[in-house]
Amino acid sequence: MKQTWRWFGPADLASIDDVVQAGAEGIVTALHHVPNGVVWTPEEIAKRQELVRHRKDGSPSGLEWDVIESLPVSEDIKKQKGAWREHVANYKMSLHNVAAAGIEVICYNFMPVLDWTRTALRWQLPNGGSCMRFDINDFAAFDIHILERPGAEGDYTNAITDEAARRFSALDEAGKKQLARNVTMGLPGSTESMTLDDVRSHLGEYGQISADQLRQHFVDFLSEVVPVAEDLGLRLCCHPDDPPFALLGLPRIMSTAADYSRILDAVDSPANGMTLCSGSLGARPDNDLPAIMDQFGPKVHFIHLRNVKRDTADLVGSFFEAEHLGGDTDMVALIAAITSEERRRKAEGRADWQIPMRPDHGQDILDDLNRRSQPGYPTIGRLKGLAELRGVMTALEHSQFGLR
Ligand code: DNO
Repeated sequence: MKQTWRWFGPADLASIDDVVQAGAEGIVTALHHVPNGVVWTPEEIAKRQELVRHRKDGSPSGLEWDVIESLPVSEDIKKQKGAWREHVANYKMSLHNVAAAGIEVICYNFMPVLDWTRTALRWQLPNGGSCMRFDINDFAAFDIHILERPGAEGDYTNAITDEAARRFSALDEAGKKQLARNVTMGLPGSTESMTLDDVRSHLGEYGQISADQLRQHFVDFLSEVVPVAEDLGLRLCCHPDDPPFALLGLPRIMSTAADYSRILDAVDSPANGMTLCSGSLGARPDNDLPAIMDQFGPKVHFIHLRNVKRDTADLVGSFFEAEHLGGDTDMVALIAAITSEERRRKAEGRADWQIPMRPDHGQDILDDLNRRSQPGYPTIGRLKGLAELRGVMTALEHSQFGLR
């Protein structure tokens, strides 16, 4: 795997110098300042490439922009409303522009309204560090009592609605604001940051959309952009839903292996691939990550290595972000599966045999607790994750070991 690092651009609280010292070999970034649906121009792409290539003192970083995460799909495209046709045309134009700049891998997602979401951004760990957490009871408290979504109560079990009511009544005004902000305001890299009213109006426009209808909108989008990507030699790779289950009464359609099969088969092309995010998929007990890697291997174009620890074995439930080698996913088995796919590709002569990966998220530890960072993206926590993952990778990629 190629060890990459997510960098949010000039606004990032970690620097390119930090990335160099972490030993990362490439950069994952996006033009977060360009509104969704708008073309990424050659000038803006080139500006970001230049920033990636230099350290603070102007010397070369040795890094290149390897992966785009994300080229966002607008809500209009997902809903097939408003300016969606124009947004699809703009998406194709952006693909031309990134291809001309030499960037080949493009991650995106197809989650309606909310991108990735958590209920706590700095949840206290027993060792004094902190991490992100998704708590289904807190989420229900937000959905039922803060957003006041009509019919929300019917989407949860009685045990969850009771606990949600109890938690909501224990929150003061600041606590309510914080919860709403955590859920809706857009975590780093999210496609949009929304107010409660924005969320309500999007929900109204989606209406009672079914999973099949949303899937059809996705296939319509892919039928337009995948042939363009294929001609340009690009690899699109859809990120899974995070968390991988329906939220706010809307379907989520990229949460399981079966979901990926449907979408990758519907528009079958090497340019229509998967971002394998072990943390997102791993929040469901029915997702077996090494098996998913085996199943979709040739179409896995980008990898996020991260682990979560689930509270229960329920399909829809709470979890926290564990250490990279801790948690419920067997990370060593997953890396072994990735390594054998890379060996297979190499034997086949594929130019893209080496799959870019990034250590996804990190716990806030040591200096992270005193210096600010984008939630979920602390420098030291990620550096620790990368170092641990690199150890496993080095062992399994060694020519004499790790053969399955
Ligand atoms: C969270 C990330 C997501 C991801 C997008 C991909 O840390 O993995 O923000 O970038 O969902 O489109």
